[in-house]
Amino acid sequence: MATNLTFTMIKPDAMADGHMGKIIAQIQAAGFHFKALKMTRLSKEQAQAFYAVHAARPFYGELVDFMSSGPILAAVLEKENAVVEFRTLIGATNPAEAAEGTVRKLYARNIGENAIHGSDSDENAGIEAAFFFSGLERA
Ligand code: 3AN
Repeated sequence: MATNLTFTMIKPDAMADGHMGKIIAQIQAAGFHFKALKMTRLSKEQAQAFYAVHAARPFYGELVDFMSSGPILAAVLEKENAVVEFRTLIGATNPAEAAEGTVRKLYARNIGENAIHGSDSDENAGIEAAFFFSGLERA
């Protein structure tokens, strides 16, 4: 059966709020396999680079400050139809609009501090995974 990959980060709000373990368990219960996992902290420059696609958006500065404000947990995940399935698991960008039971509905603080990232395409999943992990670090 064809499987594919997505990339995720548990963001500084969810890490600071103590939700890391519950979110990992929810991801595993939904059938995703961890191919790589790393706790790290982005510098401001690294956060700017990761979110360069959003550089023109009004919230870019806020987003960069937030994403470099504390530790994050980065991971590469494998499942059939991983990108779409994972976006469903995490819910809408704005937790107020996210479906019941989704990670963002359960744990996000607000639209900016929204607990978790999920790649929006196979192409971006590959780019984002390579931003954080070497080939050696991906099982
Ligand atoms: P998603 O993460 O759901 O794909 P994007 O790609 O539109 O959403 O936005 C990337 C990140 O930028 C979001 N996860 C969130 O942290 C932040 N963001 C998006 N929209 C807003 C907004 N209107 N105000 C503040 N931050 C936002």
